[in-house]
Amino acid sequence: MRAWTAPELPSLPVVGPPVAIHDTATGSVVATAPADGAEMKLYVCGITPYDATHLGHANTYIGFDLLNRAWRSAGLDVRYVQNVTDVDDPLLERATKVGVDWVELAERETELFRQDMHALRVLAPDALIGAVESIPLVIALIERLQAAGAIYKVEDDLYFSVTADPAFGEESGYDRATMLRFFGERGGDPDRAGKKDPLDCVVWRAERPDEPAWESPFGRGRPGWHIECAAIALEQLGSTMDVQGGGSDLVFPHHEMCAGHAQVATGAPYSRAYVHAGMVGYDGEKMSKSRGNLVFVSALRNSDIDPMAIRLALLRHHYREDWEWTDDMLWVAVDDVARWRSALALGAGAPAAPVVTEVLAALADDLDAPRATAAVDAWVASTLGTDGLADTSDPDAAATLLPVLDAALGLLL
Ligand code: 5CA
Ligand code: ZN
Repeated sequence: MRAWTAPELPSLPVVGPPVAIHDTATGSVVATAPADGAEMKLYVCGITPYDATHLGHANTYIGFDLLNRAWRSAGLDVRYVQNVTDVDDPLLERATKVGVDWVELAERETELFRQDMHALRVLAPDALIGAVESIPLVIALIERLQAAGAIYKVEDDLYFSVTADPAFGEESGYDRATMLRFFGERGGDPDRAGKKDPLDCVVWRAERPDEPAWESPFGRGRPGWHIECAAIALEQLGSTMDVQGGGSDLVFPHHEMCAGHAQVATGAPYSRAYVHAGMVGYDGEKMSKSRGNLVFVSALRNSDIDPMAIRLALLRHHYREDWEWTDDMLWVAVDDVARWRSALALGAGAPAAPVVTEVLAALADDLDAPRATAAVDAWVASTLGTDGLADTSDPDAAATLLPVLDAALGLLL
């Protein structure tokens, strides 16, 4: 499917440092570098399009946008792939509940998501790929897994045997009790009779009444969730990617299962690092479609909030942090954007070169946007003289800073 229109990336006056990022599998911040001189390969799990785009989604995609930008600042090429889960249980349930055709609902919400991402200046993926258009890839991957002896039937549904992957469990590092709990809470079926292991997940769900279904060598049905991402990632990025990303609610089972499917099929590690963004809450709970406690980017945009203020409000939190959105955060960001703009409008200002160095260093160090934005705050305060005498000793300060704020932080001011 079509991605969104990418904003222009201004070129930087300097090359940023190499990027280090927190990897869930090792629990540590690891260096990233292109394997054999190739481009960096990034896959970020996309939306299930039935209620887009809430601030939790926006926070996750802006987090990975910082990674994409940090790599580009460091002079690297990036291949970025994202999926759209345009057929799955929660989408079908919502469509039935509100009496809309599921295809229409998915198309409408995907389009809204594109517009929100564009407004927030999130760099577009090179490929935005739907589950429905990937069904032939899913079927081919299931056949590879069958050949490897990793697939069995429960009634007419096909299941993946997690024991087929010797590395199963290494992505999340969870013990079995934790795996079983999350599997049950996040779309799995640990209690279904006839499974070899309660953790085995469905890869092909046989046709049910009133559900969409496609022809396959295994009978009519539709793909399971995890196999969708594994099939798209393998097709688009090859056996091993650099970063598999998503929100922390995808650590298990989703990313563990994706890795399992792919590793059994290829024999190679699925990803060099697994990176997870924190959960944004609102009114005391994780912001989620099922709980209905959502703040939508489009609603804020419709009330004339500057998307750059939304972006800055999110950048004030480290991407790995779990935090609660409050309306206050938005008003603070609106004021900050206005103050930053008035300082930048002066042209001259406090010395900009050290700010550029600090912003790029902060972002290369596990995407520390709060540290990067604090450096800009300090420059704005010195330039406006809020902390004493105004420093306008650098005649080109704004011209130096503006492209860096745009390229590295995605803030067009
Ligand atoms: N389609 C699947 C991934 S293949 C999915 O999880 N879709 S989603 O619409 O539920 O979420 C889209 C992305 O936003 C995922 O990376 C998810 O981890 C992230 N996300 C969902 N809710 C929140 C939240 N409250 N805070 C931060 N990120 C969130
Ligand atoms: Zn996914």
